[in-house]
Amino acid sequence: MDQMSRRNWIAASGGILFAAISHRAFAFPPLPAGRRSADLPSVHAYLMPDCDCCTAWVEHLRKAGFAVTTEIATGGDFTPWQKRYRIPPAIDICHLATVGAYVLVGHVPADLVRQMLGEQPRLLGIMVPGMPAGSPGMEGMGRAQPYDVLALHTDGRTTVYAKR
Ligand SMILES: [Cu+2]
Repeated sequence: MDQMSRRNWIAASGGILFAAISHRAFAFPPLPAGRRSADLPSVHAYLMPDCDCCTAWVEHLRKAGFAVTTEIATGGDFTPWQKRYRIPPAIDICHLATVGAYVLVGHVPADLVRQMLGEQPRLLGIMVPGMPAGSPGMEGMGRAQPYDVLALHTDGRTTVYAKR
């Protein structure tokens, strides 16, 4: 096999292997902390001014491999977003973010962001209401408590996406 056909053979067999392993369950495998995946869409986060838990959540995402850009939400007002993504108005929001076609509200764990991106569900996004102690970015803010991660549906409903 000469150099060129060998290269082609490798490219072709690599393609087959890639097709075989690129089942959606493997689309976003766990990454070692601190490594970025070129496959992951970047996150753009809107933060309340002077918000420590927001910054800690952004760091949590970065450690999980996401590239994150940030912006301070004007006046800390999330009302336009709440309308757009049908986020229940009674929810306290310290930050929200977009990733791909989805919205993330509150202290959503990075592994669930990966899971959602891998599954591509028909959702507006996922949300952790109420800034629960022990959620990513809320560590050390009192005793860790169990919390629900909610799915935001296009019809305005919310259901439990995961329990933590
Ligand atoms: Cu917070």
